[in-house]
Amino acid sequence: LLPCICLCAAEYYLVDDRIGLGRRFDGIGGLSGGGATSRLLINYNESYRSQILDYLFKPNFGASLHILKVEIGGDAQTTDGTEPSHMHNENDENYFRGYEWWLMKEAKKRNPDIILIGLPWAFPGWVGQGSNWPYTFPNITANYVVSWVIGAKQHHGLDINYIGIWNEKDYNVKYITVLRDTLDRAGLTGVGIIAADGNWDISKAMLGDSYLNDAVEVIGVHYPGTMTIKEAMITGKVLWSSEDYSTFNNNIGAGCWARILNQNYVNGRMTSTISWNLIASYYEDLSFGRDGLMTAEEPWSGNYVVESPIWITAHTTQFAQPGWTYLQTVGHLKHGGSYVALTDGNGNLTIIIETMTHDHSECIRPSLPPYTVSPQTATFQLKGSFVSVALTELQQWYSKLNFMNKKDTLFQNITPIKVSNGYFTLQLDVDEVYTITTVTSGHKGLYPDPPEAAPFPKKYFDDFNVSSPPFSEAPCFADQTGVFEYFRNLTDPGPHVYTLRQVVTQRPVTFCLHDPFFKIHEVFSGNVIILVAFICIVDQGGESVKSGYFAFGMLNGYPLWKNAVVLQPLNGWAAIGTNSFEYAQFDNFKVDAD
Ligand code: 147
Ligand code: CA
Repeated sequence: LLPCICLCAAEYYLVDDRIGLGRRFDGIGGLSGGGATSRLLINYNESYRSQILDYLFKPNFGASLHILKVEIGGDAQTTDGTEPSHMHNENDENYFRGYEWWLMKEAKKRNPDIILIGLPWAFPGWVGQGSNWPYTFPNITANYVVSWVIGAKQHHGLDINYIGIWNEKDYNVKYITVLRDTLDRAGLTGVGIIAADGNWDISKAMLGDSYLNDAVEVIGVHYPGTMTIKEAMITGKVLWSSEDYSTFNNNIGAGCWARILNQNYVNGRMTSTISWNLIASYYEDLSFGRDGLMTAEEPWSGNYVVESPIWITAHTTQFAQPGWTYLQTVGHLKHGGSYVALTDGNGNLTIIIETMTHDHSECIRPSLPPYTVSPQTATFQLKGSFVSVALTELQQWYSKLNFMNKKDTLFQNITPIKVSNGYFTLQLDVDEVYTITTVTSGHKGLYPDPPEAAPFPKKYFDDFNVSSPPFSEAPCFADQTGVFEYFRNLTDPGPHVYTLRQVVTQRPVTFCLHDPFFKIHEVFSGNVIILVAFICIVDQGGESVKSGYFAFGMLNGYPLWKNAVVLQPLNGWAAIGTNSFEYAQFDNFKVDAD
């Protein structure tokens, strides 16, 4: 009986390539946009800004992402703000607006192999030609999107790898085939179409429509809860979770991310997972605050936080690259959790194991059915091309997420694990991630701590007098609807040569019907509205800014209101805006709170 005791306690898992391999691994990504989620990042001073970008994109440093997906700005509010379109109107073309071009270039600088994806959430009104619908004139919409792809190359040297249809909205078969055709005629045969960035339904349509099936290269689904459907499998197409996560970036968020990175393949055969969002770089009080892999929401202080999801990402991204292949021997662990194994086909092997418990890994959506995880012993047996007498140890990277005031272990390079005759054994506890790998280039990047967090400055002033601004938007202004751009009055020699101008003159094609301002409290003056969320622009936690209970507003030196008694809210935003979609210029914006 005795010799059996230790053997019986352990469960065995095969890692074997003799039965053939699984699907191609296509990479892990982050999403900037949908919308304006990277807005504040650009206003960070160097070198904090470069440090943040290194944590996101630099290979063998941090998240080391394989994919960057961006919003193709549509001049409309798409969650945390508006991103500007490259064509505000039919005769307008400008490939230097916003910050996605800059972000893509910064990502490419660090990782020239990074895969780029563009997807519209909304379209400027003219694309619908008055119909408020992007599919009424499929050629116009396709040309608009293909212009963005061509502009990326022409003005920024960026090769876009994939293009999507319309985020979380109806797809249209005619439009998808026209888009494919328009790309091909522009010589962009290498740009793949992802569809439909919503649910799995398009896979059913693809089975019945060979034109549609041919046009779609990747079936991209959102928040699949790690599951796929039969029809998607039958298409034989590449399946991605093209938007996922969207969970507050504490340890539960990290647990969510660890679980879905493995199980989107184990359960759903999805070969890429993309986080909404890449980086929480928008005011935290906006929608879905801090639902990013890391946080950078204080350009005025320089404070940023490398949150635990960054290190969870590294467990996969630093040890398997797009083009590697999953083994068929992947699955669930006997006592909860999962494992995947990947190979480069040249002898390299990476195994990622996660043991996330239910309550410590719930994502924002969909709801997670109950299950249990308990500590367990797992013995892995390498077979096929991975058995070699020469292989005596494997690199070991370890994380443990703690939930009771204990310190986390995040992406730690621990002593290599001994392999004998192809066997190795792990004592697994709950809420852990292990990467066991032949790859030796893993590295935990580190910069000195950034400055302390600080509230938004109480005194803020901008005269917008910048002759060649690095970005089209003024610092710390986060467009909520409409697009506000630096503007130069060429014919006006007066005091207002340089201003900030609202430029969207037609309601965009979108389901969110907002006028160009963020409604808090409003005061009308002609057609221009000065919004002052009494007292300060934004309070970033900690000390809240109060200035007694009186507020006043001025326009052109004339009082608009004064001594307004304000009991609530004690903090919020200050804002400017217009009464409808019309041009309006603003100058000398000042907030003075004491
Ligand atoms: C997604 C959007 O695509 C993102 O831009 C962002 O708004 C994100 C925030 O979580 O949400 O849209 C979804 C909205 C609702 C559901 C799924 C995705 N849902 O209810 O299943
Ligand atoms: Ca000015």
